[in-house]
Amino acid sequence: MQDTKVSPCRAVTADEVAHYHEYGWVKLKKFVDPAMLSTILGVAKGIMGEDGDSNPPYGIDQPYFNAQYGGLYANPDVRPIFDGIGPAAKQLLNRKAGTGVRLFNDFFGPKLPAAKKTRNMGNGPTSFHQDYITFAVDRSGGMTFWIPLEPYGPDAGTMSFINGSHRLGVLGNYTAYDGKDIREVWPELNDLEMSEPITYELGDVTVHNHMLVHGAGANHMDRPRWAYLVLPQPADARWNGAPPEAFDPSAHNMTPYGEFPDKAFPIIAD
Ligand SMILES: O=C(O)CCC(=O)C(=O)O
Repeated sequence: MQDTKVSPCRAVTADEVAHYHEYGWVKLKKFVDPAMLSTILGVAKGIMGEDGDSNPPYGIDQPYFNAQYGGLYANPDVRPIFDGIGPAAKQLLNRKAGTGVRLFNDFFGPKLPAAKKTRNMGNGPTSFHQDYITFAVDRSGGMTFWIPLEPYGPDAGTMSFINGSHRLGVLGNYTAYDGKDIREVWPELNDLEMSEPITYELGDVTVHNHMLVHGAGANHMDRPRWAYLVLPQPADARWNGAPPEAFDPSAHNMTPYGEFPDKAFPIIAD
């Protein structure tokens, strides 16, 4: 019988792959079917409440957003999105060896309204930072699919990207700047252009390389800025042995420079 399943994601184009490599990020317009976004938003509100702030603390307390683990690969209604994100991530990774990608993490990141007193942290701006060093992996190539669950513009606290900063090397952990802005610690970032804060129509997503410096303003709306973040890594990435923020190596019997187990970190494009 013919497979009539319609993917909730479109394929990425060669121009989008080229933009990602040149700038370190890309906006994929109308990448996800809005019906899938509304399913994910329903799941998010079921866990975190309408206010995006009714969940117990997740353990990563910072002003950027109220982080909450997703685990949506196990949700049959959401699972098809990973069949779209996997091949798209593989194309964006674009390794000559044809390396695939594995799902490293997925979580909700509602940025809470700046003007409200919130229960959890997550109602401030996102200071400019690189992601790479926080993930304790032994190689670069990881990326984040940043999926807004509603249309948002700059007043919601959407991200800006420092174009081309993914080529500057590893710039340290955001907690290690002694309270300074990364652009003060690394003034070479000021020689690069910064993108405008992104405006997203429903279905648009951005993908940024974990080596790219990015940040966002506060959420000036009176409601949460709902985002769902999916993080693919190259399939051959290994834990580098450093204390990771995003996973618990002891829960998976992992050893430094050992592989990520497929069961907990599934291959989403091979
Ligand atoms: O959602 C945000 O404001 C920031 C997201 C972010 O820093 C990231 O995806 O690495």
